[in-house]
Amino acid sequence: RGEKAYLDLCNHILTNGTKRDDRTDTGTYSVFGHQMRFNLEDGFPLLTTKRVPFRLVASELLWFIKGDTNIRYLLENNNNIWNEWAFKNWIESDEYKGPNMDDFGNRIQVDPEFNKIYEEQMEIFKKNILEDDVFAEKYGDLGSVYGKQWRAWKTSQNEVIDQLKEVIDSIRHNPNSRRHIVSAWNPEDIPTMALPPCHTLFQFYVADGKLSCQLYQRSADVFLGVPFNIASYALLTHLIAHETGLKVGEFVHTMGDAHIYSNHIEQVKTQMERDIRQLPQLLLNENKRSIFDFELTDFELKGYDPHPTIKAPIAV
Ligand code: UFP
Repeated sequence: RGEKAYLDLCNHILTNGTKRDDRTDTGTYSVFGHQMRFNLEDGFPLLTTKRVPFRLVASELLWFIKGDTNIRYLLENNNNIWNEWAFKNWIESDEYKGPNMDDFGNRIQVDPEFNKIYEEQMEIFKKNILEDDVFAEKYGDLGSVYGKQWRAWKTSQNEVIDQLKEVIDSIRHNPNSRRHIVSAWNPEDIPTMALPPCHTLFQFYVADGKLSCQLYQRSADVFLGVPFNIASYALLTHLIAHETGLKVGEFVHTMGDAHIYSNHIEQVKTQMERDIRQLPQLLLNENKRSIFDFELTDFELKGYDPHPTIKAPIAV
């Protein structure tokens, strides 16, 4: 349970994982089918064995909740986590006339000269997204990612379903329901998505006045992605509990392909040697009820005292 369950998963993968090739050509060790549980009453599950940037988790979640799919909002909040995906669309377009950026995800790691050129192009790209509305609309939009599926799922009848709003209503009015589900996996949209949803589907459960959430994550980058994903769904559960007048229960994290990239192994080992510290507490602005009104300044994280950041390359 809790952070120990996370470190146990790391150990399990390093010990028992199968060595596998993957889409990004990085190589992984992976296991299939794994579950971790976090009791949200114990504190907010932001890992303490390395620093996890809560500010980035929170602004990304607010971006999903708004139904926004354009990285401009993220850039305005100094959040760069989705940049590579939009950048990929830009360099693969006919309008891109800059230096060759094929396979940039791997090349930036092995070629410092190339990395410099990449950084320059990325800066230009970000500036254009922030300052040029037409450019932002064309290249900042990631298509049918989470925000779209959560808030504006298109039906075959050309209607729009607001899954997030509906699930909040159903938690409020029919707490015992076994159908409190939001799905981000829309088979029709997968071919046009920069990255098919990793957090595929989540379900809520109400018992004893507490709200629990279970996520099914089809593909889990255990070192870089998962610490973020835990925090994000814990925060979402807190927000929805806050809105519906419930206490928080558990976050249950179920994973399909749980993997550690071959270039993250040293980092994982460093992290596994560290002692777990006390969890921080999350405070929400009591004057706001609806999660659709929340802003970054409405969250406060108290008592977060983690071990230092551990850097690692992201596989694109
Ligand atoms: N990934 C995560 N969590 C996320 C996210 C991505 O772990 O929230 F957006 C990782 C999982 C995998 C890669 O390593 O990104 C996606 O690649 P694929 O689509 O091939 O599974």
